[in-house]
Amino acid sequence: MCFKTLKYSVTESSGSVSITLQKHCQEVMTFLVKTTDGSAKAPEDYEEFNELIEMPEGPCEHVFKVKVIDDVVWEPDKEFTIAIMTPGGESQYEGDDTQCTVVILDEDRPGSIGFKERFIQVRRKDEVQYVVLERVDGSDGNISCLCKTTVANNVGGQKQAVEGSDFVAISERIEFKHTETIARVKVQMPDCKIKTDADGDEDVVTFALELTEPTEGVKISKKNMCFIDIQPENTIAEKAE
Ligand SMILES: [Ca+2]
Ligand SMILES: [Ca+2]
Repeated sequence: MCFKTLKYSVTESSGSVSITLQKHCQEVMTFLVKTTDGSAKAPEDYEEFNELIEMPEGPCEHVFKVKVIDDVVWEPDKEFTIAIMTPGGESQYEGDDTQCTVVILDEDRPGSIGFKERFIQVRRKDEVQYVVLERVDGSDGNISCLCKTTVANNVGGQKQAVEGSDFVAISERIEFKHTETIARVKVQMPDCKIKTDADGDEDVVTFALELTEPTEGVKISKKNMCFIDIQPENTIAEKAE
């Protein structure tokens, strides 16, 4: 006996893979067919198969199915093997074609995370601002990334906001549950102290939020930074009112 094909590929969502055994000899034969974990593990990735199979007289084929498990988690493609063993499972039958490999192809798309807007203007007196994160190109599985405040990469010309007074530093993991595409980050600007330059004008100060450390399989989009300008207490528009 042997496997008709030595390598099978199956997508995770197919539910099962059909394996074909061939027998070339005349006599009736009984043997054990058994799966063995590789990078794919039973029962998380597939259902263990461990059955005695009897093939009737004469050359013939036998088809059986091994179930594969569908989940929503991104993972690398994984594989396991199936072997034709002696009925008691003591040893594998001789030959290159008495073992086959099944590759389970992952098709989950966790997507990529970025800020909805790369530049935001807030008013100091608002004290709290919610910044929106978007998940695009897929929403499979529970995922997260780290969101933290930074003043290191401010856009030119703007004064840096001061951590602790102009804004509260954060470094927190933002989670998206399976199918969720929107998340919000809370930013606090506790200090209402007005900053003035030599002209007596109030300055705009800037800080940024940055996304890093996505969970496995997730990408951070090009919108990985959000620059936040803290506008003076009284903007020109407001003065005109
Ligand atoms: Ca899946
Ligand atoms: Ca998966």
